[in-house]
Amino acid sequence: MFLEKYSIEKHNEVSLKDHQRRFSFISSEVSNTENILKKLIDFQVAIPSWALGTGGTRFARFAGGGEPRSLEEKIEDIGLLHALNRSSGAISLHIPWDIPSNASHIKALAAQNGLRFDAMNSNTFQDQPDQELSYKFGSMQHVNKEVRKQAIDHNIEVIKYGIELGSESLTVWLSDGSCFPGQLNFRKAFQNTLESLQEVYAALPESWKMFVEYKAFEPNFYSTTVGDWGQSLLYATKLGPKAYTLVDLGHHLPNANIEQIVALLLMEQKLGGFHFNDSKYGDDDLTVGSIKPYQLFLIFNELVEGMDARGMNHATDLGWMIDASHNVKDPLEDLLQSVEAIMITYAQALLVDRKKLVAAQQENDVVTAQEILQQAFRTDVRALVAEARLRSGGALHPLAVFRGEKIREQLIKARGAKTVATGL
Ligand code: RM4
Ligand code: MN
Ligand code: MN
Repeated sequence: MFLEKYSIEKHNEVSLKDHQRRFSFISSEVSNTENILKKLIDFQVAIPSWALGTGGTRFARFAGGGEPRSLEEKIEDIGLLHALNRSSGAISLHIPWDIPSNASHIKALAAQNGLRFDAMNSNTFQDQPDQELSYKFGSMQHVNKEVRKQAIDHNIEVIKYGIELGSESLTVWLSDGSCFPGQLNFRKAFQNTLESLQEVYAALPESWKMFVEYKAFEPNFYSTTVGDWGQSLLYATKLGPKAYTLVDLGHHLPNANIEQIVALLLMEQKLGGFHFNDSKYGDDDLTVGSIKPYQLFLIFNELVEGMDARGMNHATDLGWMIDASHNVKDPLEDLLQSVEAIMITYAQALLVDRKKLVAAQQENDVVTAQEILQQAFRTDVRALVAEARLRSGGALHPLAVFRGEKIREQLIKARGAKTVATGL
């Protein structure tokens, strides 16, 4: 046990007075506090199993100490996060990085930690040691039918693992594309990919969703076969009602208007899930909200507006996941920061005065519209988010407890200083 419940209570007691002062101030400022708190308590963000170790770059990987050595230890790490913030109650697995060899044991362990299994992720962007055919020139788009079949079979196998764990969605991110003009025929690549995805789609259980993730570049640098939201939407539409687009914040060309993309996908009922992270240049996978917090707010603003317009349940109707990985931070501390940023931004989006905004838009009152959004964005909602955590048994200050209880030191002691988690 790396963290006892009473340690959280002990820390909370120390900062309770300060918290109450801040909370009563924000409660007096905001009209529907209880409603917002309930939404915050319900909102859960899935932690990716590949973000628990220190990420590398193509130059080097500087592994941190105490990294999880197995899926069991990864679940243990996410359990720690969830105990601290009560908002990380799900895990997203990448196969074959995290194969659950004993599904019922893994499922039980996750349940003990209060976790459920969110989207399963397949991997046809790397060759595995025992793999027969190579993905060097793509997987589902490949000119060779045998390679495509191998990629299809892998995805179907991932679905099977997911069924055993109680997951209900599959995320397909393909690195397929080309690095040089003339390397492939765009139309044939699309057709092959569509046919391959159709076979995977046919293997989805009734209740499942398929998320088609797009990415503009990397590892292919000339064309990507699922390169943007238009292409993803095209696949998802052709596939059928169980297929949706997944938006990863780092997968756009510079300055793309992601909030507008989100609004239109929601309008079409084709937004399925989200990968949160932040970036300055490309798919940097930095901590959520660390670079462009206002953009994140504008995205959440569209999410809340669009989901409410369709009567959707904020907590359960979309797949909320983090997709980040770090070279210089403790991955658990980083994930605490990311979840906190998501909760803060979600709370701010809930504060937007929708009625006034609609009226301002109707009047073409541009100044008032901007004021309404910025009023919400500039409100310090940290005490609201902390109160939601407190009410659900979490820590007022998760990071402070993590450090105060020397959790990383304990993990290093238990697992060793030189452990390397599976992942990129
Ligand atoms: C990709 C993409 C996928 C993730 C891999 C590891 O850039 O974001 O979602 O599974 O990285
Ligand atoms: Mn992603
Ligand atoms: Mn990515």
